[in-house]
Amino acid sequence: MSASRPLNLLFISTSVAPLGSGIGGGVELTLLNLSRELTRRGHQLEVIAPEGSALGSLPVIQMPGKLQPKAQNLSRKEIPASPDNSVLSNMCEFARRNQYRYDLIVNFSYDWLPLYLTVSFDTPLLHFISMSSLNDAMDFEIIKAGSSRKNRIGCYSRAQAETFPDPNIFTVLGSGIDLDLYSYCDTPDEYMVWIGRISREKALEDAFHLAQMTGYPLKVMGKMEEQAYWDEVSDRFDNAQVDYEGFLSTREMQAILRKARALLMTPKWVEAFGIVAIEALACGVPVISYRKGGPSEIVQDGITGYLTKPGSIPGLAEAQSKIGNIDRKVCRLSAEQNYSLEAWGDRFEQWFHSSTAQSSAYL
Ligand code: HBI
Repeated sequence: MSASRPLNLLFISTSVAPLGSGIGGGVELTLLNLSRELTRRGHQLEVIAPEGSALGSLPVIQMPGKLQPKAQNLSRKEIPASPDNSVLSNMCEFARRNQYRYDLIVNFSYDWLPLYLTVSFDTPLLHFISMSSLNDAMDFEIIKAGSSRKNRIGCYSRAQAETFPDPNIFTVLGSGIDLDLYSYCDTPDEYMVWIGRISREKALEDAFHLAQMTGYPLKVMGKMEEQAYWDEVSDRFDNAQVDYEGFLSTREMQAILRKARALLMTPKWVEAFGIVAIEALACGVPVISYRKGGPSEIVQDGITGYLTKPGSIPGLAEAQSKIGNIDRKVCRLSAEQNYSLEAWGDRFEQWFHSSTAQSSAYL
């Protein structure tokens, strides 16, 4: 239980899509689980997000305005910009006008505007960085915000922090899931699963390549963000036995996930965390991933899955051939020990207190 007094919190959602659309990727589940856990602990929480958002049964302040272009599409030297009447600036303006109603404001948008505003808010404005380093202008604002006020920048993993010029400004918070939503399975069927936004940075082609090379069935779940990309990959590996199961609710997704031999993660970019990895472990499903980014901090090689050389399809195949050596009960235990909502909620409460320690009013 929280040892601290209840806080009045405002969360600013990701600016690229309404919550629940699936385009927000892992951040959508992060916001849902964190909001539920902090509310359970007695904190007063308001979430502001692009109109059309849903966050379970939690109320959301719906903000109109044009969505922000995805930061993943920025080249390193490109200058991030916002459209006219941008939902991002409308959310920031709401936060600025109402800031005195809150003890803390946490921004979940991966955008320069809220970062730039860090020093001009009286209420502490914190930032949860949801992706690795992508763009120089973004890196600059993240480091500037993190250097101007202590403990204001949170992230998922150490590997993610290390992709930025100054990893020390980051508070590594990991992630957490509601373990009760995932049921352990000891008797898998004969298929692998790949779960994630169908988008180029996720390198779905490697999973298709493995399926074609081994002739082993693969089930894919996740938001179909780029249909052309899917078509291109399925044409290229037209002998692979791959079924697209759609973008499903957690309940429906885990019903397919739990029966898998293993979860396959093939990130091209440095995956900040990979929440699907802890969802798999919670079902007792081992994880096969590249030794890169968040998954390399989640998977214990040879114990809860296998880590292989990034981009190596033969490495994935070798891991798949010995996946029977992994004890599925140990996978579930690992999720219980490291990724419960309680442990994660404690880390966020500690972050909140560390970031407001300077001003006694917020103790
Ligand atoms: N891009 N510009 C921008 N802003 C975000 O908040 C953002 C993004 N790309 C993806 C994203 N957020 C997250 O929802 C996750 O996909 C990581």
